[in-house]
Amino acid sequence: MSSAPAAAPKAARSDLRFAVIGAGMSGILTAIELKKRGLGNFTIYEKADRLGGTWRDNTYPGLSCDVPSHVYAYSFELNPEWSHRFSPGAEIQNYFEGVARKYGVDRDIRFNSEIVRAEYQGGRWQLETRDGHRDTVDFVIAATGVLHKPVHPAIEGLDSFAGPCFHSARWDHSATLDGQRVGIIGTGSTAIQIVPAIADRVAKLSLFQRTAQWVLPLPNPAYSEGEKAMYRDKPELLQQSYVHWTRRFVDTFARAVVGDQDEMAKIEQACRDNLEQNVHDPDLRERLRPNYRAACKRLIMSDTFYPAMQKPNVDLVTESIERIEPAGVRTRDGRLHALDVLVLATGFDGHNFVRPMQVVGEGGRELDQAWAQANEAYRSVAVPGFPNFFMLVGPNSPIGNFSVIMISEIQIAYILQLVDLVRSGKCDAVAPKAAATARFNADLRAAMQGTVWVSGCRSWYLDKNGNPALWPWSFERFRQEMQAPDLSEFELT
Ligand code: N01
Repeated sequence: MSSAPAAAPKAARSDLRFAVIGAGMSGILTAIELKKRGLGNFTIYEKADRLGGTWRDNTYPGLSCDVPSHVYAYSFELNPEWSHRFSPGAEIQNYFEGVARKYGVDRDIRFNSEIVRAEYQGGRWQLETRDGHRDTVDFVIAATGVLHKPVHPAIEGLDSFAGPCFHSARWDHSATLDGQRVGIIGTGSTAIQIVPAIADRVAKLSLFQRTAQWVLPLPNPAYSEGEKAMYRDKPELLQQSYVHWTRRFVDTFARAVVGDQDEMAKIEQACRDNLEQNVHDPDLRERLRPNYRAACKRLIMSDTFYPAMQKPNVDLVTESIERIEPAGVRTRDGRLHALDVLVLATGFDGHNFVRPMQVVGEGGRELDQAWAQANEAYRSVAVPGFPNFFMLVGPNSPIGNFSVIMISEIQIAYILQLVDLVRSGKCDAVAPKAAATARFNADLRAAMQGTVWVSGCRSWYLDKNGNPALWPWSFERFRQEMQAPDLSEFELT
């Protein structure tokens, strides 16, 4: 990443000012990369009072990352200290805070400062925060994340529940779980991590499942002190581990989801075997059996979910929910599932990129207007008519296939090559051409037909038109195409 190609500045403009929006994984990365290139005139605007993005927001029991920790790290800051192959969320949060401190970019964050409006006027971006602070910058880099707008289910009576009721991303740590009757709505990656973490603590756990999930049984061994010392002493081994896990992802899962039938057959078989071999009661097994293809929804990785579901105090509820009442959840068969605590593990709006920030581009055109039909970006990072405005992990980034950190590193290296055009005096502003963007999105839609995501299931991947918000090609293609911008596809003004 740090060796990403960057055009040598000719008549360097030292006055360029940047706004980085969001102090999550991508925002911290952006700030570090700007600094590395001597572009130190920036502020990171963060709406919360702490950095970390999704790892700050999510603190639920059992939270971990299901991408191996040796890959889920900045490539320039590999970490020998990870406790597990898939380390807990609190460790990941500490990692990002430590990296931000180490590179000194924590001092560049303006906390409690939500940008509510960004308008392109006279060749620069005018920004406004919710509390009325203003800034004028040359470039906006929106690192606003994907999965951070919790979805509350539209279930009758939700507000009437008498006990603590909260979304998984807003965990209420004051709510007592021990010895209580706890209900969880949803069976996504989040719920499947919470269930094993709390099953032994609660008196009764009711998991409300609308759709069953395929589960890949990935073990999560701890790294011994000896292994950590080895990685500490021999950074080349840490690098080898990074390359090893990267290759395993690229060669298997990342290929399978975009059409490699052999790889997909192996994943499907592993999920089927897991269900057949590890769920012993035939009735429970059938109720946990999905009726769509593995990885159509985001694949669940867990070797603790099925064992937890077979504990005597854990109940899988497959009857659909009629309404929520003060005493619990009433299902359509008339049964009241009495509860003390209700957890909404009902996911996120993954299509709200950048919004609710109001972004006004050239000619007063708003991003909401540009995206009225669909979130169409040029290679996920830019939008026609919005010069010097870039996004990290924007629409159709390969987030369902891979470590999002590597994606962000590739995208920021690409974006900074466009910034260099302005920095070196080649132009004042850069934006993708409308025709190139339309072509790219037409290609995306056509390629989606070969992916597993459109094979017949409901998932947060799909937008209102039924198109997945993901990258439908191989990871190698992403890396290749994002190596350097094709300048014939950009307007340089
Ligand atoms: O959310 P989800 P999530 N009545 O959207 C159900 C990432 N992540 O927070 O399947 C009843 O996957 C809904 O049912 P259905 C990862 O990318 C990563 O679990 O639509 N049920 C579904 O079961 C993941 O994909 C890690 O029928 C309702 C669930 O709620 C993404 O976050 C860990 C309902 C929502 O599942 C989101 O995962 C955790 C209703 N009205 C999460 N509405 C890592 O380890 C919704 N549901 C990296």
